[in-house]
Amino acid sequence: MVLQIFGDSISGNCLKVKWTADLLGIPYRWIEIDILKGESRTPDFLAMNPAGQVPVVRLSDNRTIGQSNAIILHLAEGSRLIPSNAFDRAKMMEWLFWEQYSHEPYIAVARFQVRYLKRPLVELDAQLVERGNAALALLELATQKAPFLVGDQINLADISLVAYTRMAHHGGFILTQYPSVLRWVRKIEDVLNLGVAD
Ligand SMILES: N[C@@H](CCC(=O)N[C@@H](CS)C(=O)NCC(=O)O)C(=O)O
Repeated sequence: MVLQIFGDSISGNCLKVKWTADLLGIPYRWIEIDILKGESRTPDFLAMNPAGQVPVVRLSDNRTIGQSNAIILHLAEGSRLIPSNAFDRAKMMEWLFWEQYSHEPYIAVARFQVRYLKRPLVELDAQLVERGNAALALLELATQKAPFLVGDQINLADISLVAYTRMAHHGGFILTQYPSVLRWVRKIEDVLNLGVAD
């Protein structure tokens, strides 16, 4: 059985998995799960991932993995998307953990509230906006120093971080205030063969 990716196409966490599989030429079947309709909370879905969240992948032997960054690490095992050098690999992991703790909870949550829950921008929690901007400021410094987040070629850190950064404007963040970030986003979109996010 081919790899199955259970994901919602509106979710950056799910798109990370798709882009990693696409870039590595890994065959898969995409199973669309509409989180807004509660499809990640059905008994069948919860049996696969008790956290009730996408993305989830089902491997050919039926085992499942949740958590976007765990999934992309598994898919990219042994590939050019994970540095072979131990230090660079640790730096890549540093970005992956940072993305989940200090970036996604602000940038992705602001986007979800504005774009999908239709919350007016002015009603966004100030801390969400402040911390989202802090994350973008940190990325701005990093992308001023080097073309990729780690080393001289794309790796999972770029894929993971670009997912919600390229959609940050959906949550009211102004990416033109972060010109290096914007340049980096366009470059990674180019490598991944994505258009510019609407
Ligand atoms: N840390 C998780 C976050 C997953 C997550 O928040 N998934 C959201 C979509 S982006 C979801 O499934 N939400 C539906 C729900 O919680 O019911 C990851 O990186 O995969």
